Amino acid sequence: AVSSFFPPTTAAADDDEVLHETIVVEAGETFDGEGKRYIAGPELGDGSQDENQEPVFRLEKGATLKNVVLGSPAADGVHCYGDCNVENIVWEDIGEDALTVKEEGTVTIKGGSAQNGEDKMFQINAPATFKVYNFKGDNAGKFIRQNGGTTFKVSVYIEDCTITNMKEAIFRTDSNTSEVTMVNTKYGNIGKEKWIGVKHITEKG
Ligand code: ADA
Ligand code: CA
Ligand code: CA
Ligand code: CA
Repeated sequence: AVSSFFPPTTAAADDDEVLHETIVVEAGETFDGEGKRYIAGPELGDGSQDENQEPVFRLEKGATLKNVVLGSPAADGVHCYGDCNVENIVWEDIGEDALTVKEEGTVTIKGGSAQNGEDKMFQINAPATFKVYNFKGDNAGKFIRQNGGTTFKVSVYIEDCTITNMKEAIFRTDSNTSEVTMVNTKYGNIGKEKWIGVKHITEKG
């Protein structure tokens, strides 16, 4: 969270839910929030840059999370353990980060948006193919960050996205084998470089 005074994207609703524990989406299952807003209770975290926060959602291998609004605070967002599908998730105010790849796999994000992170939006802590389609990311440090100092391979694929106001980069990595392909994507006000440390870059359309 950048500022606790940042207004929510939409008005509070009667069915907004404050979570006192992480929602776990079991392997191969789908959780459909049907547009409902979920907010982290103090047990999960305050959405600051404190690294010891819990996720709002934990997705086991093969899980799908869809149609969820993550309100403020969003603690440590969404954690993915292996292959996951993340569809139409709106982060109104990114917490410590928005989503983390915790175990190897392919994570696919389709639709949705995230805004107002102090540092990372998507944090990649394990070898991954990370695909983002039709997503809008605004106002953070990095759109995607491979965990600092790691040398495993991450393949990033970005298509039909809008990425604005990143203080550092769209993708930053310290790995010589990681790669990015960006297709038909609008971007603006990327503070330093689009790519930091990325050795294999393809941009189209
Ligand atoms: C920082 C921290 C890592 C990890 C990461 C995360 O990069 O140095 O150890 O906690 O954040 O997953 O948020
Ligand atoms: Ca914020
Ligand atoms: Ca972090
Ligand atoms: Ca984190």
